[in-house]
Amino acid sequence: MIIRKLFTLFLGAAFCTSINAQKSKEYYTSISQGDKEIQIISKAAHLIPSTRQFRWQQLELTAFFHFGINTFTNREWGLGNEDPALFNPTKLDANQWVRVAKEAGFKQVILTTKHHDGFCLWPTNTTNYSVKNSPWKKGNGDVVREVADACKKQNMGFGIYLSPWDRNSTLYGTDDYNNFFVNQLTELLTNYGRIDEVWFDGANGEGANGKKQRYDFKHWYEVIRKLQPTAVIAVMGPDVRWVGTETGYGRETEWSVVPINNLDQVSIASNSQQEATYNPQGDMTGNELGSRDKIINAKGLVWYPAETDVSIRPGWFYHKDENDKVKTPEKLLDIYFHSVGRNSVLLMNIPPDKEGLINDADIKNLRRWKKLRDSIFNNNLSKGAIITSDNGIHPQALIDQNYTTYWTTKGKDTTAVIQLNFKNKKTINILMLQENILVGQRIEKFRLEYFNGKEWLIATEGTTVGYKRLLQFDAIATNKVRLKILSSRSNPTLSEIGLYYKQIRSQ
Ligand code: FUL
Ligand code: CA
Repeated sequence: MIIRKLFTLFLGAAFCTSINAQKSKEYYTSISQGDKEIQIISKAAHLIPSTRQFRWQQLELTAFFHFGINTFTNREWGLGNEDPALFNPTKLDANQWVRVAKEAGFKQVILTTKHHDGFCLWPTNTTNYSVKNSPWKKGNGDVVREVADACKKQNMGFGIYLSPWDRNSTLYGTDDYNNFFVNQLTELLTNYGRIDEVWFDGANGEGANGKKQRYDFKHWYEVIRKLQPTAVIAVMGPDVRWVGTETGYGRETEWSVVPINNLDQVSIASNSQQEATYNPQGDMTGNELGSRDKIINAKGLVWYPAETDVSIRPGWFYHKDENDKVKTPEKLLDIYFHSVGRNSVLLMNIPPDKEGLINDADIKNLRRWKKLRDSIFNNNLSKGAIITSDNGIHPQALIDQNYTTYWTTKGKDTTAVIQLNFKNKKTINILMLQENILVGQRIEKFRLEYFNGKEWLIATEGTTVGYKRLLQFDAIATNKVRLKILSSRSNPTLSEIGLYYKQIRSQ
């Protein structure tokens, strides 16, 4: 089941002025009334990610673990009145969860520490509705601790999901709930070491007393910035944007710079890093959020990159009758092409089962998916090419497998041609491009052409690139290809070009 977000996403942003080399650069900007289109486009082209956003973007693959009382009741949304006695995983092994994720290539995991039912996976002091009152480890267990420790041990990032909607708490719907929530956040952000991502869902239903809650996001962001300044806040948060679907398929044209319309809300939080947060409203689910026609009418612009969340199964929680509905390795590969390959981070849910283990059905498909990716991406056919570019500098940087070295045009040229010649013919059907987003996201249109011995023909073409763009096309055998940058918001940059061959096309 795909659960649609029942809310209008709102966007926030935060910037940092006091850390690292990005000092003089910005990740949001205002647009003045007198700004002409050319100035607005230039402003968009020069925004860059914050340090925490850049770290997160490079992860490419993050995993979700949906686990809780629902795992034992076979539900997707608990009611909040389920008996804690039901929570009793007999073989819970967080090291297995993290190992499975790591072996599949994930770099970070996010645990549902509390879902909408309100049941806490750690022995919180804020409520009795937690593992403390379950039979698991006689009430002495702490799932958050076990996953956090497994991540530390296996050198994986660790993030938390904490549902603002709480169907159990009697405080829900009153001002006191916001403080209760801050106390829960504080426990999670102070007792478990470094937290790399805090994931807020937007669901805002009724609580136990039939009331709805006004969430005090601003206060929550301040608490997170203060306690875990390196954590990104997603997706009801200022650092990471929900891509707008839960299918695993992101947008074809995906700009990380999007309009922001109420910069007047900026406020400086009182912490050592002088963080600002602001909460502009706006629908973030449209087709093209950051294209020219969208940004020229904006009041401001912000770096706000997309995260694509999807479950490996139909549901977010484990259900035995979905063991034969785990997404196939080919489907997972297709999702990879359309999420990571579309300038987004993929957040894939792998729900542990009732025993407290990742099920064999999921493990099998994850392994085969990793194998498929390796069989393609371990063999970059652009390696060893003779690479030239008339109006460009550093063409060698395109194939040195180092993200921070990059090619760009001489002067202010916004179009360019990069040619790769091979000694022997190569058969290719995948193009990979990476823009250097530490400079900005700029490319608006590109085309890959190949020489068939007589003439140049089109292999594939696309719009945005961003951190990573992957395109598949019908296989061609050639000894010459050229990449044409047809339009860019400023001088284009590219960190890497990859060419690959995949044996069978995914459906
Ligand atoms: C949704 C929730 O309602 C689902 O249960 C799940 O947690 C998903 C990631 O977000 O909005
Ligand atoms: Ca490079």
